[in-house]
Amino acid sequence: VGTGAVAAVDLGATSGRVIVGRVGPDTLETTTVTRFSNDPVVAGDGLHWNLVGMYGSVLDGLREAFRASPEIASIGVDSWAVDYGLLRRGRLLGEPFHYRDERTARGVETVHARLPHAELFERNGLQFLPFNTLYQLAAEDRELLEFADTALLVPDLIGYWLTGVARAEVTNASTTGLLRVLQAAWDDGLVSSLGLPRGILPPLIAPGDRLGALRPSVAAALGASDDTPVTAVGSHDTASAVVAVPMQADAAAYISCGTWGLVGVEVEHLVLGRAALEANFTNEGGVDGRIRLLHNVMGLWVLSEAVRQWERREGHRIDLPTLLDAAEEADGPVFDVNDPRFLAPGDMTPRIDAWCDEHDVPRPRTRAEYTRSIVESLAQAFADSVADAARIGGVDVRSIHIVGGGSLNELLCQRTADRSGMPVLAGPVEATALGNVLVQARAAGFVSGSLESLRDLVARTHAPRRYEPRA
Ligand code: LRH
Repeated sequence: VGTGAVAAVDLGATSGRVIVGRVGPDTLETTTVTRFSNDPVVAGDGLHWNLVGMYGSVLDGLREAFRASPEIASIGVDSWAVDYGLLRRGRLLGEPFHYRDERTARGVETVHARLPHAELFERNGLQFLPFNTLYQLAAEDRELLEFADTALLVPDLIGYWLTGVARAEVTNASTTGLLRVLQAAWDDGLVSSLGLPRGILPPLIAPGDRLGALRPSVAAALGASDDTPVTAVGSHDTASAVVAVPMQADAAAYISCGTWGLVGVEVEHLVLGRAALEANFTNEGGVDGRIRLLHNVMGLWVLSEAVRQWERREGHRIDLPTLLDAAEEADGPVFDVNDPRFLAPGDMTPRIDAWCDEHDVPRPRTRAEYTRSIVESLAQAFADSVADAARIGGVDVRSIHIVGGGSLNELLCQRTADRSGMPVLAGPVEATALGNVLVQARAAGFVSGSLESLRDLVARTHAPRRYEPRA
């Protein structure tokens, strides 16, 4: 056990980054080498990710990382969940669809005509979200699906491009809806009853396993040594984030808050009963076989999409801190942020107005009021889901950890504390990258031990900021 360096590739729905992490028994430091925007494009048949472009940015970032830190011992990749690319003989058959593309509605109809959500939940343990991979595959062009020989989730696709090895990392595979949760194996029966080709699903791999060495051409292009491995991490970004929550899992809830607010608890066993089904909770696979019992709350998406529309109308950028300061002085009604009308890209304010009209709630009037309204509604949804998670998971939750970009939003953290009546511990902001780094560092032998000791290292090096609930 000594100090060493690893590189983390972390792709989010709005931006990606390459980070170098330095880890030892008392050390956990990160340096962001590059950050690039992720700009989905409506092209032809729908909303797509520009994944090839993003891979180019990943390579640029890694090259930079190896130039600055030639000792990097491993690379790990995580991203948002559920989306995939189809390949045939190694060639990508078109840019992957964005999960916010509206085609998924078709897939939901097809799948639920065969298997209602309650039956799916018994097998895959997942919250109903219209974009879970199984619905996307059911909406896929049949001929294309038959023509493909492999489907790879986004981080697995990047890993494949880097190494030539096609695998499905299990935490992210758990978000597809096609894993038999009790066995953490592909559910062959489900796959065939949905008429999906089983052959396109690659073998599973677990966080900490070695995916493979860099392809020689990639190693040469990066200035890395030939035997540099890509190590599987919690490749679902939320799984990596939960690794780096400096919490005591038997007494705390977490909120991984970025585009989404993933609100839940970590448990040792699956929770598949009625209460979880009715609260629409999910059992996602965590690192070290833990279960992330959580609920997807709409997240900062609603605010960032509202701001994007205002910026478009005005033709200039809006400063978020200034807007949040104004919101602090304003009032704003609580609406249901989880209403599906807020899922698709586009103008949020008319949707908020419509929700308020339908529920006899006065509409917000100014941008400051809309902003306040979104923050209050998120804080309320967070508090509600924390209470659900505690009840359903049987965890005596006494504090709430907020990690990710949302941990920098002081109004949101304070109002979550106020509305839940519990202290909020905010940070680290880069929890996802830290979780990615830690799992690699443990595999490389720079640190050892359970998730508890990894979290203890996070707590010692990244002390969270505390918000007390106010009356
Ligand atoms: C967050 C996230 C979330 C998924 C969604 C598609 O980035 O991975 O956990 O539900 O994206």
